[in-house]
Amino acid sequence: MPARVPLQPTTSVAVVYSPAHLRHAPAFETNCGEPVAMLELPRRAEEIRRTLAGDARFGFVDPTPHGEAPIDAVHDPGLRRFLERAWREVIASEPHRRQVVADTYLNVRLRDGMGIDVPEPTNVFGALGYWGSDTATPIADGTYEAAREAVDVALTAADLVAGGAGIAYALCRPPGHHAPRAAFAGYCYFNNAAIAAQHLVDRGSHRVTVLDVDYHHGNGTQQIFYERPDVQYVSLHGDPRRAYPYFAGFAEETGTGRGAGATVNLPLPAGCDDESYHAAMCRACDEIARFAPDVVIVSLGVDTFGNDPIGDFALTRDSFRAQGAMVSDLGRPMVIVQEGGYDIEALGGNVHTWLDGAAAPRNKT
Ligand code: Q9C
Ligand code: ZN
Repeated sequence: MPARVPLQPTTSVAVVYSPAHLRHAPAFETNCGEPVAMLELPRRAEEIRRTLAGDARFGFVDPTPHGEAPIDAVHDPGLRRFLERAWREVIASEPHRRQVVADTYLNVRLRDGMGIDVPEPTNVFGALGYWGSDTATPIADGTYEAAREAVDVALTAADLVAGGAGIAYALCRPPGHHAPRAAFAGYCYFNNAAIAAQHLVDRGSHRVTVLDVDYHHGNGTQQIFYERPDVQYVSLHGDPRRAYPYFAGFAEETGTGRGAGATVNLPLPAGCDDESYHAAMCRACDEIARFAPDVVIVSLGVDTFGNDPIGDFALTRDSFRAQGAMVSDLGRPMVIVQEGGYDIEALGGNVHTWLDGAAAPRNKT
């Protein structure tokens, strides 16, 4: 094991934040056909910002623009071009609209035996179902701008760590881990954590781990790195047999080709408590220690909290401190990227507690 990253009591944790996320504010999503108020709200990021701002150890940093290249290194450039034009074209034909979601998706089974390689529809409503994959991820005014800025937030945090910081926190909104190479999904448009991981590889990291502790499996991140031996993906999540994203996150999925063994899925049962989660975290950390990454990116979702409106785990706030401490004890630099967490009242405190656990000095024997 290399020497652990020294974090002194005076350590300040850089928080990369931008108000651009406020522009992304769709009013509702569809949950199994039922319109419901959007859970992924601007207030989420504002609650986290407000809580961290109340602790002098957290210092706020603006993101620096990184342009399109780091996005195109991970995503199909067609996805970015679609997201860039979609809202403009929707209101050009339907000016009264406040948000839009596809009504027809390119389900692979529609084309059984005919090949799925259909051209991208030029009609924007058709293209929504070509690039989109669920009804929880609307596009509205400002969605693209917010999603672009969230990428720069993650990249700026990655740069701080590449430059020698032991820890940096990217207050990303919208989140990213459900977005695979060529689709948007699950409140996510660009995969902030994956783009940061690739950026660190491009900046010279030999091995990068993405540890995903969001309640939901990060199907997008897994897909992007599934064949990669240099980027490990380790996830603890609600078992996809009952939880979104339903079609990925099974324990049997362990990577393919040169990436065989570099994907580790730990699906967990409903009601998962602090003790069972801790046991799974021990396994996750063993796998990470064996991989020996230069840097760990954490996809931090606190929708594992007992009171979260969409998760079904039973974790307490104390368990978030323990999670942060366990990751810190791996002794690698950490880029923490915000993903989910929907109990608005508890969200700021839960994230603060996680980061406090990660940054607090500990005596190791
Ligand atoms: N009936 C993140 O936490 N809808 N995304 C779930 C459950 C999508 C969650 C519906 C949940 C996406 C980043
Ligand atoms: Zn989640």
